[in-house]
Amino acid sequence: MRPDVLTVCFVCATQNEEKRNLNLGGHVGFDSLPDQLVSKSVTQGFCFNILCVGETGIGKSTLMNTLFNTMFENEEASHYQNGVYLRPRTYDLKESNVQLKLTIVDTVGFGDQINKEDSYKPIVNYIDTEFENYLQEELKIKRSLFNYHDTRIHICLYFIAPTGHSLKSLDLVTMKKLDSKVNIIPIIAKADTISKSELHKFKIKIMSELVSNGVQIYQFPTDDETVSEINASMNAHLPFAVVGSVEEVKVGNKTVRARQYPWGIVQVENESHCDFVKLREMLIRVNMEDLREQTHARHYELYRRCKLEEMGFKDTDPDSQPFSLQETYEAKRKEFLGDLQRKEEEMRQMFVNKVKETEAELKEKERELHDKFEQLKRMHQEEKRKVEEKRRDLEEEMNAFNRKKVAVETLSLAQLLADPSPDTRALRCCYNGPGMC
Ligand SMILES: Nc1nc2c(ncn2[C@@H]2O[C@H](COP(=O)(O)OP(=O)(O)OP(=O)(O)O)[C@@H](O)[C@H]2O)c(=O)[nH]1
Ligand SMILES: [Mg+2]
Repeated sequence: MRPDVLTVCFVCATQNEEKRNLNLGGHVGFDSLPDQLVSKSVTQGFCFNILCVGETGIGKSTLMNTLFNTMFENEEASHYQNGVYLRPRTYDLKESNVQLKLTIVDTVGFGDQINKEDSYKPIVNYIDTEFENYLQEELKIKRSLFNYHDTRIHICLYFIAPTGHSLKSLDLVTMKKLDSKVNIIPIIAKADTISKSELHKFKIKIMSELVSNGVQIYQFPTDDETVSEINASMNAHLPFAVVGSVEEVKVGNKTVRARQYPWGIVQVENESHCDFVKLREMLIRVNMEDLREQTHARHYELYRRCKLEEMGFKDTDPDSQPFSLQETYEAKRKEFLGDLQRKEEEMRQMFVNKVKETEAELKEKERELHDKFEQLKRMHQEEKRKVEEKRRDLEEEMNAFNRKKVAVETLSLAQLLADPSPDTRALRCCYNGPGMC
């Protein structure tokens, strides 16, 4: 086909948006596309991430071991944790030729603190961090999403204590905080400890409390007709009441996983005993892919949208015109540079003001010192003048004294010379010499 003809056809197709059904003359081969996809996915392997939220000792690890029919690492949590933290553990599992990278994230210390106000925060942070890691990988220039280990949480199994009363406020608050971030399936743990009639009422109560508090839990999808019937009926069984056990017990001539009590045996996989099989079917066999898809298309998409909007990205400008990434980047860059310049100017101004203030303070101090110095100088001169005066007085006194002394001495001598007594004559001899006696 000539390039000009090709261009015309393309324009027609985009303008009319008309599709024509054509019959193929023979086998082409694109009917194998689904098989190609399956084979590619099988080679690549799958990953699935489960978050178990529930109080310490409620049966989280036992249920995981029972669900995947294996013994995962089990480290008992203590009841004396200062706060809640999340412990992820990843395992490589294989069933037939399908590889599954399974991550189980446990909430350690959940429900053990006296003040439980912030118990949901580490869980929300964990989910957001995993979304953020994925977003960062997506935004990289050289991204490798193909072999990226996706750790975003696909399902949150929320373990409810089998009290038979109602949901605790911790349960409601936590589920409410998580429902826009993750698919939640509420389950009643240790369901063997609650009677059948109580369990029925408890389930109804839990569902009505969730609805009245606006908590959105995961609904098994009913749009795919191959699973719509089973999924619709299972939605009516929520929350599942489960029993976990890895203990093997002989019942008749079969060995089953069960919990044995003095009065009887609770079989984990017996549907008249608990909903464990329903949970396993729904979670693993029927809806695992939908859970992965919902995580990506709904929860991650919401996180990504909010994050990009927060970063200033938009799809359209105020005139409803498409907004290009380049323009957004340029606008953001300009805004950032403007901000930077403004801040720089503010800081410069602040610095100048500070210097002026310090200069004024120093000048004031200098003036004060100068005044003080002048005052001291004056005082010193005054003192000096007084001392000088005193010195002069003393000198005068001394002169007067000396004059007086000389006069007294002269007078005494005259008297002595005039005295005729022998004693004074001898004295005169001594005083004037032997010729004068
Ligand atoms: N009655 C009953 N007991 C159960 C059930 N599941 C687990 N348990 C028991 O509960 C105890 C705690 O179970 P775990 O599975 O270790 O609980 P956990 O929630 O993982 O505990 P931490 O990880 O320490 O928070 C164990 O003694 C289990 O045997 C159940 O369905 N019914
Ligand atoms: Mg555990």
